[in-house]
Amino acid sequence: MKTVLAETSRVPFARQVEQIVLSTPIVDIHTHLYDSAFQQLLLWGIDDLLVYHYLVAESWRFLDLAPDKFWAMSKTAQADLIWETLFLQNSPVSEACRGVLATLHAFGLDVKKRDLTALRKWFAGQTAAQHITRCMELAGVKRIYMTNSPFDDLERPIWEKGFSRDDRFAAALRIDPLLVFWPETAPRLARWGYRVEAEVPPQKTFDEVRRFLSDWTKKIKAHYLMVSLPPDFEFPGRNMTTQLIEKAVLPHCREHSLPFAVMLGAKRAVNPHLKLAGDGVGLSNLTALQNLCAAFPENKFLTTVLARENQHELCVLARKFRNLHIFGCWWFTNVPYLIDEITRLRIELLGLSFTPQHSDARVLDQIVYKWQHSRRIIAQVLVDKYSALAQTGWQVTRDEIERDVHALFGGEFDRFLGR
Ligand code: RAT
Ligand code: ZN
Repeated sequence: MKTVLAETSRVPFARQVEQIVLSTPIVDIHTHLYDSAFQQLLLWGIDDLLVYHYLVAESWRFLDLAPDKFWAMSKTAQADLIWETLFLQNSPVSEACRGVLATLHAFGLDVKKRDLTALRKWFAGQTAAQHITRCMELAGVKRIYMTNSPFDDLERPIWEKGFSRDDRFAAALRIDPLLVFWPETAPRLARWGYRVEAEVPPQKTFDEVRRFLSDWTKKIKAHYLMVSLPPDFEFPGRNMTTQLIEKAVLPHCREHSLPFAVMLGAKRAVNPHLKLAGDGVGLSNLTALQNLCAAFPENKFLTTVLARENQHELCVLARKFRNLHIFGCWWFTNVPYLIDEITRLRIELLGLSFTPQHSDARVLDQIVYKWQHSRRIIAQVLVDKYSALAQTGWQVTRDEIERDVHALFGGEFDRFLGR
């Protein structure tokens, strides 16, 4: 990939495009961040940056340590080990390592000193509230979508108790345990007062699941529902996942006019010793998504796929179904090489009717680097596309560039949601 500067000299308006892309406020439509009311659930600071599961997976390749030993270590000791392994004993050239340094640099910290103690000292002087504002300003993010799970024992009580909402944080209802682990989840729903026991007739069970979804949608003011499904997901089908989707989730989404976000292709626990870092990727059968979009035109689907090899078919599907909005370069595809490729592919097939990126940040500070890196690539792709138009004599105005970038950074998503 060529650098932005080399490219910007090619067309007169390149700098203007770059300036607009770098400064337009963003709606980050999928993260694992939380409103500060969730206290320790909101991760931030140098140690959380270093123990990010992307870095755990990378350090694992160099370490000679039993998994149990690593997981028994304190967070600080794990962070020390990852710093030593990935930053000092090797050059930190991977995207996740570079991201830590880019973030520290954006905070004005001197990374060349390689002084982890000094970095920890700086973070110890910050408060969560200040840091949220600093990171959002530096990243240019105006709204953050959380991933909210009623099945999380730390998160659920905070919603149940209630708190005053920070309107920069919007909620999305995550329902993986319901759809993927029904046998374990049904008894929990029953304990919470929903009649889903084995002896209850199936239709009543689906109605009770709808009542559960409705209660939580209202409680958290969810803007969409969300699940991540494995590569072997099929639709239609007779298993409980497909039945719950068809008879509870989709009717609920129709009733409340909410999209259903379907993230496809994560192979969970490929190496269970690595915990969160142990998931992999597999090719999905997008016929399942095609069948959903075709059979339920009144439902809206938000989709991202993890496999590079699924990206082209996903774009073609989005050309066929306007109830499908595609988003983000997810997880293993959130690397510059693939963001560039996937963004070009989407623009060439869909114009501007998609959301090119979400951060998936698990640590607040990460929005700084993830958006900085993605913005630069998106700017470059737009410069190339506008220059190709210029060769036909078509000229885009500043207002039009602003309109287009606004669409990519949340405008199209909001339109799809009907907000
Ligand atoms: O990108 C990630 O951090 C993954 O671990 C997952 O959280 C994934 O984004 C998901 O939402 O399932
Ligand atoms: Zn995620």
